[in-house]
Amino acid sequence: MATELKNLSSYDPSKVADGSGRKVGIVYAEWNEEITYALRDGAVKTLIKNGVSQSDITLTSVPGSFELIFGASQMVKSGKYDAVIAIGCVIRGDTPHFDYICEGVTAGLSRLNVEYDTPVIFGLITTNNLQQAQERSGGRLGNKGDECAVTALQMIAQFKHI
Ligand code: DLZ
Repeated sequence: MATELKNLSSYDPSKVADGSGRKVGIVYAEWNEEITYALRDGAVKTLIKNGVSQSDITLTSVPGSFELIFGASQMVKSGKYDAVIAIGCVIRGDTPHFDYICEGVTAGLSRLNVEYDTPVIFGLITTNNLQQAQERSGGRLGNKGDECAVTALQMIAQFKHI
């Protein structure tokens, strides 16, 4: 479903798993910080709203979205977290750099999900311009950070017992 048809912050609270006692790592990119800080803050707020203690949320920054792979990998391998959320924002420019970063991050995070037992949530916004990113980080289409937090709690609850 295209994001245009869905508000990223709208979810049914009765269907969100309780986050009490859950530990969540959030790695976020400093590149496009206006966007990534809003996504990070949205994720934190939603985790806390759903029962996760502030002290059970660990925030780590990396320079750019490409480094999310290493950051998330380190968090996963530490074994300290029930889920890891990777947050970044890549805005299309004049060169193919956009495509390389998006493909690299997608492949890297996907690989972590296959090889390790901690769910890694994909919080990478990939847009054609700044306005589209603003719309998805607290603007008219909601905040993808909220969506990532809800997804993390659902993944923990559904797979913790397996
Ligand atoms: C180099 C670069 C460019 C051009 N654009 C972005 C971007 O839109 N979003 C982002 O998160 N990072 C960008 N970067 C930085 C790369 O992710 C990475 O930090 C550098 O290539 C160094 O590895």
